Amino acid sequence: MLYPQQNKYRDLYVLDGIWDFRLDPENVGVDHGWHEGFMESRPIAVPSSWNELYPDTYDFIGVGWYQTVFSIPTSWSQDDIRLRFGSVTYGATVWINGHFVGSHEGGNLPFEFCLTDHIDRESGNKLVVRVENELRPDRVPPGNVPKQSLNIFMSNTPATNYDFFPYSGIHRSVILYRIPIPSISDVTIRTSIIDEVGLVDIRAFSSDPDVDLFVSLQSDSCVLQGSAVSANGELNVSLEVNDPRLWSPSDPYLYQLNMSLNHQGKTVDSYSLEIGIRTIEIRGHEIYLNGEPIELKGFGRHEDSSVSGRGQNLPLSVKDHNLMKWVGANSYRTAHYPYSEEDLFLADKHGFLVVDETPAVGLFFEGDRGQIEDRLTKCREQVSELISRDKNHPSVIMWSVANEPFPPDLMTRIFSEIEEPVESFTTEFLTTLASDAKNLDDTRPVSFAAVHGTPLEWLENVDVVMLNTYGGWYFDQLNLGGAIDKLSEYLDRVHSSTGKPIVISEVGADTISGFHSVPEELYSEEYQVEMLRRYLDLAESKDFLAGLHVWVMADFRTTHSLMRIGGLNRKGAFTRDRQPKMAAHFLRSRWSVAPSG
Ligand code: ADA
Repeated sequence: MLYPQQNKYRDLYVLDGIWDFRLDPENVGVDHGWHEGFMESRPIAVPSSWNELYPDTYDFIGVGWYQTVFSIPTSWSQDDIRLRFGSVTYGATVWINGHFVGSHEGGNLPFEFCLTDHIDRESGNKLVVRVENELRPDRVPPGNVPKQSLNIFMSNTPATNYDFFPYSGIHRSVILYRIPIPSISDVTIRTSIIDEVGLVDIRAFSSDPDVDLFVSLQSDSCVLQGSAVSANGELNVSLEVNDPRLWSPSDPYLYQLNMSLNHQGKTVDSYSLEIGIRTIEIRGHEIYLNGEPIELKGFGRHEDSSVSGRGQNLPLSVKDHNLMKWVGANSYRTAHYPYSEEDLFLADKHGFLVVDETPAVGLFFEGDRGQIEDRLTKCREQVSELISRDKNHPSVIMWSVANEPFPPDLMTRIFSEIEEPVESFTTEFLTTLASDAKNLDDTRPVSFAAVHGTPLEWLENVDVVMLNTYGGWYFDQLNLGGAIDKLSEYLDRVHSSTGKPIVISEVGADTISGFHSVPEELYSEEYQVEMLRRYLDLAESKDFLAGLHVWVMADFRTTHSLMRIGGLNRKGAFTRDRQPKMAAHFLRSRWSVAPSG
C-alpha cells in the first residue's frame, strides 16, 4: 500500500481537521441510524486520541462516532478514488452517504477502501466512521485477560495486558486520493553492495499487464536510468551505482528514485521514493551495517503526548528525533506497535537504526487454545501489514514480531536459574511469526523483545536476541552490583546457548523529575543515572552485546495503578513534555561524539 503522493498523475485531499464526534456508551448508534449522519455532536480533532480532549472521554474505552463531509473535484472524474486511514484504534466501520463501505480491525497500521462506486460526484459526501476500542483477550494487543499476566506487578485500569494507555480514535491522517488507471500499485526496493558497487533492485507492480516502467535514480552527482517491460504486471529493473554514497547513521544519504509507467505509448502514472543504499546482516554475534559492525545506542519510545494522546503529532515527531540526535542516540525501537510513516521518513533522513515492532505486546499462552489461535492469526496479519508498509525504509534494520510474550510460568523463570522446557505450541507460535517475517523480507534480521528468563527454545528462530531486563528495579532494588552480576551470568548463558548477538532492548528505572538524593534513593534522578551507568559499562564489557536501548525515551501515560505515579510510566530520560532529566545529560556524555575540531 503505497503512501499517497500528489504529482502530475496523482492527487490527494487530506481530510484532517475538526470533525463532529459523539460517544456511544450504550452502543446504540447503528440501531439509531447514526451511520447516515448524527446530531448532538461535539468537535474533535482528526487525528488525535479522544481520551485527552474531554473529561468524560479521558478513560472512555468503547464506541465513538465521527463524521465529516467532502466533495470530489471534477478533475477526478475518471479515476480510481481511495480513502486511506493511517491508523484507527482499534476497530473502524466506514459509511459514505449512509452506504457501508468497509471495516478494519487493528490499530497502528493503514487501511484503505476504494470509493469509486460509493461517492456522489455532483454534491457533497457524508463520511461517517464508527470507532471502537474494546479490550478483549482474543485481540492483539490483548485486554481484559481473566488472569492478567501483568498483575504480577500491577493491577491495570483500564484492564490492558500491557503497560501503556489504550488510547482510542482516528490516530493518523485520513486521506482521499486518486490514482490513474492503470497505476503503479506497489514497489519493493532491495539494495546490496558487491565489490564496492551499489546494486538497487526495483520490483514494481502494475494494475495492468500491458505497461512499461522507466526509472531514474538521482544523486547530487549523477542520474542513472533503466526500464522494464511488464511480465504479467511485474516490472523489474536493476541499477548499478558506482562509488555509491551508502546510507548510515553518520551519513544518511538518500537517492531520489523516480518511476514512470507507460501504457500504449503514453505516460500514465509516476511515483517517487527516497531510498538508501545499505546492507544489514548478522555475522557471528555482531550486527553489520555496510560490512562494518555496529552498536545500537538509543531508546524504546512511545507515540504519546499529553494533548494528542497517541494521535499523530508531527511537531513532536520532529522534536523527538532531534532530541535523540542531541543525546547521541543512533537507534530506537517502535515499542510496542508500528509508528507513523512520517516517523520513519524522519528516521531515514536522520539516520536512525529502527527496530520496527508489531502491536503484539502482552501475549500470553494460558487458557483458551482457540483464543491463542485467534491471536496468532491477528499477529500474522500484522507482521504482513507492517512489512508491506515499511519494507522500503533504509532506517528499518530489523523486525520485532512481539514484545515480552509471557511464558506460562513467568515468575518462576525470572527468578530462578532453571530452564524448564516450555510447551511446544508456544514455541511454534513465535517460530511462525519469525518465519513469516523472513519469508516476506529476507533482507532484514528478525527478533522479538524477550523477558529475562524467556524459554531458550523461543530464541531458536530469531537472528538477534533482544532482552528486556530490570535488575536493580523490579528486583535487587538498591543492589545494582548484585543485579549486574546476575545479569552478566545470564547474558553469558544465553550467548553460549544461542551464539547470537544480544541487544538489551529495555532497562530503566521510574524517576521523578526534580527528585534528588545522595546516596541514590529509588525514584531519584541519581538512581536512574547510576543504574544506566552500570548497564552501559556492562554492555561495553561484552563483545556479543550489540546494543542497548534505554527504557524509555520520555515519560508516557499508562494505566492507573499504584506502580505508576499519576498514571505515568516515569522511566523516561526525558519528562513527558520533553525536558531532560539528569539521565538525558548522562547519556549524552556517553553517546554523543564530541564534534570534531
Ligand atoms: C516491560 C515492557 C515495557 C514497560 C516496562 C516497564 O519491559 O516491555 O512496555 O512496561 O517493562 O516500565 O516496566
